[in-house]
Amino acid sequence: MGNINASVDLRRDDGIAVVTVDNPPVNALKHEVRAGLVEGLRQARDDDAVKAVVIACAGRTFFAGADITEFGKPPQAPGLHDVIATIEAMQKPVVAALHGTALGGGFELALACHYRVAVAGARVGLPEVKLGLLPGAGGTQRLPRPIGPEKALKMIVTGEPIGAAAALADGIIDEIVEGELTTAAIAFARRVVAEERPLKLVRDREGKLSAEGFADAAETLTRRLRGRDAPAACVEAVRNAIILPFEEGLKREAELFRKLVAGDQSKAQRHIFFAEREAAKVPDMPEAAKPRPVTSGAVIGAGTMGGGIAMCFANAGIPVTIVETGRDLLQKGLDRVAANYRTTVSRGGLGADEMERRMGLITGVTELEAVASADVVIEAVFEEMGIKQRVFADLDRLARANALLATNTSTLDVDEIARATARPQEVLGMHFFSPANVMRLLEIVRGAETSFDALATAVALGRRLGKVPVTVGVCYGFVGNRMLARRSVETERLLLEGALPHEIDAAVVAFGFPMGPCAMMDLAGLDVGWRIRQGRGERALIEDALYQAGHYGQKTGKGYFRYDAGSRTPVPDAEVEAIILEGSARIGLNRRPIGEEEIVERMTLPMINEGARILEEGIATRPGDIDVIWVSGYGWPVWRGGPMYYADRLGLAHLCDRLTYYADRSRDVTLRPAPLLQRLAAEGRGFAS
Ligand code: T1G
Repeated sequence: MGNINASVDLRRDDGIAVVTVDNPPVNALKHEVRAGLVEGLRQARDDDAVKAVVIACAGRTFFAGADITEFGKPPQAPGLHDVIATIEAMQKPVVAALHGTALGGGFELALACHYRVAVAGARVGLPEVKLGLLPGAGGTQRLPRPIGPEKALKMIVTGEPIGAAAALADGIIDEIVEGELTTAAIAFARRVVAEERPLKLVRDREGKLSAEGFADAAETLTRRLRGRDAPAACVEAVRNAIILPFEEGLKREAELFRKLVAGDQSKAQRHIFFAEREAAKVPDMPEAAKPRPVTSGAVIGAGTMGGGIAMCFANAGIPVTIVETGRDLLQKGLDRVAANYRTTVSRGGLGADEMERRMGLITGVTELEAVASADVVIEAVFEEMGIKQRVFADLDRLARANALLATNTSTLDVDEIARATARPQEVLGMHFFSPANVMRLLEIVRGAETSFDALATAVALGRRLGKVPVTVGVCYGFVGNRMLARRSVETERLLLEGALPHEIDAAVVAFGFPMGPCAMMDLAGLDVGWRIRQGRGERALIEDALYQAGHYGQKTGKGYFRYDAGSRTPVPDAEVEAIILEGSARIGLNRRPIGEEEIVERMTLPMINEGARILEEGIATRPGDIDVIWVSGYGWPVWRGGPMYYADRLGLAHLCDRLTYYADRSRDVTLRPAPLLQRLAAEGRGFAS
């Protein structure tokens, strides 16, 4: 409780005014905080005994930005611009004391101060682009001044924060302080006063505003951000910092911000921001359920997935043991891990020392007994029930009493695997996505017997490994793969009815996916798809024919597409077209031209329909969970908010009409709108309601 208002406190420390904000959990700059800051600064300004001001935050972080929950609501004065104008008008030095993550409007506020000090662990950044926005409180005009437009553009278009050391080197912060932050900031302010240092404002620094290299940097940074409005707006705003006077650039930034914040893309990305945080919450989890500490892990299997999972542990600083059946396979797995790290080092994404440190956390063994000391064991062996059950029976014998036992299966019944042990309450699925050290999504599959402690431990571990954990129930393919199977069925149908692989992929890529379904299957391997269908007694006329013709995908240089040696660029293949035409003829189908709109509908609506069934069955808890799964695991464009969010934008009544149309035409009853969908449409509601 502050003395200015509930969130803001002002105290004087022998001539230094200390304005402290306390708005847990992340000191978002909500209205009350802004009003309190302005009032606190005014009082400090008008108090002659005050020679300087320190702005600090209580709790775990300096301001983590504007309050995202206020977006879309009528603006309340004072705005953040008013707070910043108050700071810049101060005739006494204002020092920002940074810790945790000074992000967005919080970093912009700090850039308006005369000086910034930080603890060594602090990070600063402008992540607005991740919300479909651009920095709207002067960040695009102030940041380019101390570090130059090119570097500023990189921070703004990637949205990635930098550490205190880098910020100091760039002249963004003035000092990294030791000990208690506010005390150190007060001491720093005293020195500024004593040495009569100038009231220098970042806005007045013009020296580095050169256009050199800017255009190339902009092109490189935005190349992979097709379809998004925010990155282009960021480029325009930072360019303005080079070509326009400060106030002009600021005005233009505000116009761009207002346009983006009211736009569909930012609304969709803000939906995903909150849905990701909601997804980590398990509604029926009792307060008492606490995650168990995880100080070491073990991974069974050194294949592509096993190696990637082990890298996640090492990247999070957790020692991990990889267990493989034989030395050769083990060495192959460890070599693949080292090669992955070397690639990251060569791209400047990791220091060589840090690579060594992480490799040092990974131990390879061929004795399963080594799992005895692990707090968590993740099985990543061949996707075959018998093999997995044997591994879990062994783990039941060898693993510590309350170790978490997880399977990385992507489709199989977790309860059936758990029944191979005498401790099914400790068993669950931790479904990573390939490449496991890169993909953010983690489906946590809750078994019928899984205990809350085990679940809480898996969710907390998932976040610690830098993943987006989403808890789902047991069914074939869980959430993501179960919906994906609907898309695969439609892909086959579209190919038989008249489309070609490059047409389907072009439509899906234009919709915003990084890759189309045919190229994705070529990456995963048509032989993998064949084995799964064989296991389930299913057939896919075209894909089976391609498999039998040796088209396994990228691994054989031909799948749905042809790949030149050493290239991953899909090239249309006449042999594939012949196989497809032959398939249509064999089932007596007259091929017809199929347009992009129909392709997109059939690549999305059947999946959404399956999503509705998944919600009905309680396999997924919230529509937002499904959105997070598709955005962070299957390439659904974040600026379209995920399949269920997208469905609400289209309107569920319209969806029902289109699905009914496709169900009638294909005589596939599974395309009929799911009961939940029909009910919501009839009530004029959406999934979000
Ligand atoms: N506004 C409102 N709520 C926020 C928030 C924010 N900026 N940031 C976090 N929360 C909530 C979050 O929903 C969760 O709530 C709780 O705080 C803990 O968050 C003008 C326009 C700071 C790195 O984009 O990246 O400034 O689920 O679980 O893992 O230019 O939160 O507990 O109910 O994520 O420790 C720019 C967003 C805003 C930063 C901490 N700032 N936040 O991560 O905790 S736009 C951002 C984060 C802006 C200006 C513009 C992270 C974090 P609940 P958490 P965490």
